[in-house]
Amino acid sequence: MLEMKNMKLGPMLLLLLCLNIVSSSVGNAPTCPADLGGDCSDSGEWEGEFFPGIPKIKYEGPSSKNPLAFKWYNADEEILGKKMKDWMRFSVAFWHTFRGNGGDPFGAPTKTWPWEDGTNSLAMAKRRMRANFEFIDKLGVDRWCFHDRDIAPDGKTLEEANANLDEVVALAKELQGTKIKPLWGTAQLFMHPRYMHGGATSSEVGVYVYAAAQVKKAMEVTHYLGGENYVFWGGREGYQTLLNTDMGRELDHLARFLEAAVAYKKKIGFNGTLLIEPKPQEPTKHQYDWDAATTANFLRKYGLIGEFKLNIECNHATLSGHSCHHELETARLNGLLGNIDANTGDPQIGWDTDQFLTDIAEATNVMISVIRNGGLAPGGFNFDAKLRRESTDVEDLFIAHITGMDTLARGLRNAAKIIEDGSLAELVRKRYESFDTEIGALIEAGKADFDLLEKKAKEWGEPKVPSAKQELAEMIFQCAL
Ligand code: XLS
Ligand code: NI
Ligand code: NI
Repeated sequence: MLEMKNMKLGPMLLLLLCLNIVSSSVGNAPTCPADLGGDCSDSGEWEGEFFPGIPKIKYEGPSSKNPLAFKWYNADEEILGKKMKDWMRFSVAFWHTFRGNGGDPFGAPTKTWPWEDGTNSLAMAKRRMRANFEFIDKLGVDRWCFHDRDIAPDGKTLEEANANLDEVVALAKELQGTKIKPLWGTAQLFMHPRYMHGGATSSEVGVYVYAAAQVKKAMEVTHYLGGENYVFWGGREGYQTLLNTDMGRELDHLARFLEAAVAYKKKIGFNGTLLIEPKPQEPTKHQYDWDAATTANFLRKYGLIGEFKLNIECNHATLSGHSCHHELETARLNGLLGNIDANTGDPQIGWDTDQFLTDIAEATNVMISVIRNGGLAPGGFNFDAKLRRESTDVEDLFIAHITGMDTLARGLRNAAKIIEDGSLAELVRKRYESFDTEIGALIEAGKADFDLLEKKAKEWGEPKVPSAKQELAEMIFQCAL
């Protein structure tokens, strides 16, 4: 196993990192506290590699025992007529991989990445951005996702925050080169205290105004970086109690906000897809974008259905009491499946644990939906997933992503097997074949009224109801894993 180099930072850094959570929006602290002896400078430069000893990750096949190799994900291999990398369109989530520090409500951060200096300065943001692109290059993916406030420090004014963002984005643009781009960007409208009642759904008009300005800027930088989508996740767009909430007015405000985003997208010539990411709760008790069906209804009610798609996150699906497969199918059947935040929850824990997906059966179901959807482009799979608090080696960042990518690759291979074999599709076809009849066709065409149906019921008498063959379906599915 690889050893972490540059591990000079001690408990003092832990404390600073901890404080950094609380003060992450405060801005320009000095970059390299002298007493820590960190390997850093004011310019954000870094000597040598961020991940020394970690090679470019290659495909070695299922028999490989190398933790730093793919066993199932073979980027250029064709499955069902499309390269694996084009089915997947994997993306690294900046906030988890480069801002996640292992802190939780009960404990201090546990991760002391060698390039971090315990501040949220502009110089630190730039150094982190360099680490991000080395990581992406070594992992062999072409995409990344970010919130405005993850990648650059906030400011005392909107102008200062925007200037900080511009500086980091300019560097990101340079580091992206021609191959890498954002799968999506988004605005962080949940961390700052001003957003405690929401952004677009805040009871305070000044907050609505500020949120709009922040989204406007985040859309501009996403467009500038060549982003393919733009995400709205409304962590605070909801309520804690209906007693003090005008839900109708808040939902109207949210729709007006999204309408303005659509207009602005057109104004600046951004051709990416706008995505809404449903989540039922956390941090709010009730979030308005509860699940795919609720969000589809909201979009339809406000005439926004053609302007948005959905970003389905598997852990959010289970929080809303659905499987990920259910949410993907609901989105797909409504023509709304745009992107997947690839993660999973824990069956024993009732919150968004954001784990890397390792369940091969779940991945197979996910990929069945993706194949039925004809892929996800211009969306993809964003690893909205983080290391466990107890995983503290730099190489764990790689191992986690490799496992996530391999799991979905295995899912794709299995799903292709199931589709090529055809017996599951045949089981489903047979289950509904009584509708492949004259009367069935009339029903499906909306031409069978109750008089006609009553006549048929009398003619046929008691129907014979066949088995659903669930266990056979499960047997066929298991055989492909
Ligand atoms: C939180 C969400 C968030 C979005 C982006 O639960 O998953 O990370 O993906 O704001
Ligand atoms: Ni997400
Ligand atoms: Ni989430």
